Amino acid sequence: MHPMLNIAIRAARSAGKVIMQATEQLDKVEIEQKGSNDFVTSVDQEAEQAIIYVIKKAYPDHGFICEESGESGNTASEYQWIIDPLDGTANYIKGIPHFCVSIALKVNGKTEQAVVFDPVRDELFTATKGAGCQFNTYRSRVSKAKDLKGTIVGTGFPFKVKHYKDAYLAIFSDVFDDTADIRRAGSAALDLAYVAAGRLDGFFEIGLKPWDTAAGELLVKEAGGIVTDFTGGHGYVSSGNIVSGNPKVVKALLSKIRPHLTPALSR
Ligand code: 2AM
Ligand code: CA
Repeated sequence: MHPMLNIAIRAARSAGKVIMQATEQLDKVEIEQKGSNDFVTSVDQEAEQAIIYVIKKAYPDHGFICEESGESGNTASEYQWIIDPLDGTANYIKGIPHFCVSIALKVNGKTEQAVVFDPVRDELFTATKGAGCQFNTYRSRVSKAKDLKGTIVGTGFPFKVKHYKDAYLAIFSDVFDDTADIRRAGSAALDLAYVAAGRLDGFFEIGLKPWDTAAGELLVKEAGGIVTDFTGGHGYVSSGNIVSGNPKVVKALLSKIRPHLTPALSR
């Protein structure tokens, strides 16, 4: 295993411990609103510090881009860690056991290592660029679906950007027509890990942040899938508008999305 992946796993497990210990006294967790329908807890912050601590000890010269604390460390380094300490915070606050830790390492702007860890089920999804994707100790592959027939597709509602509601619901309706069903589980990083593991045949969501998708993107790619924006391009890196799955499923999803594209969704 690549030594940097090993450190990422250690950091993710350390955050998982912080998160799970706090669930025993969820009523004591401090919750703050950071934006419209957007919450952060003391646990997000503690878990993020646990991750940074483990990585910094091994790699004191690396930089960090984190959901809660922003940029820190050596921001000029070619090594940048992209961290979401608790993806699915809304689930966590409500006691819904579906959330994860997401850690990615970018080297000169390209993601080389990825970890998504579900501390509830003790499920670990990892990837190293060029070396495939692992789910626990097994090789992980995306689903073999040839089109949307019989598929389960994951999504997220644009709850922080509700002006997308009409366009989103039109897309949802057309996708729903051809799939077996749709899931909305509340953790985008875990959704992408599930695509990499073939549990979900595809996934689409509007307005995600880099830390929601950095690790999941490499997992999907190393599992034989692709990630695009709503036009099939690479704009998702800045827009956070994401479509994912095996190439055939993504093509089918894009054809459902195309009639409903607005300028804001076409990037
Ligand atoms: P969070 O739990 O860290 O806030 C839910 O749909 C998933 O999408 C979660 O992973 C949530 O991350 C993430 N998310 C972040 N920004 C979002 C946005 N603007 N719209 C929808 N989902 C968003
Ligand atoms: Ca997140």
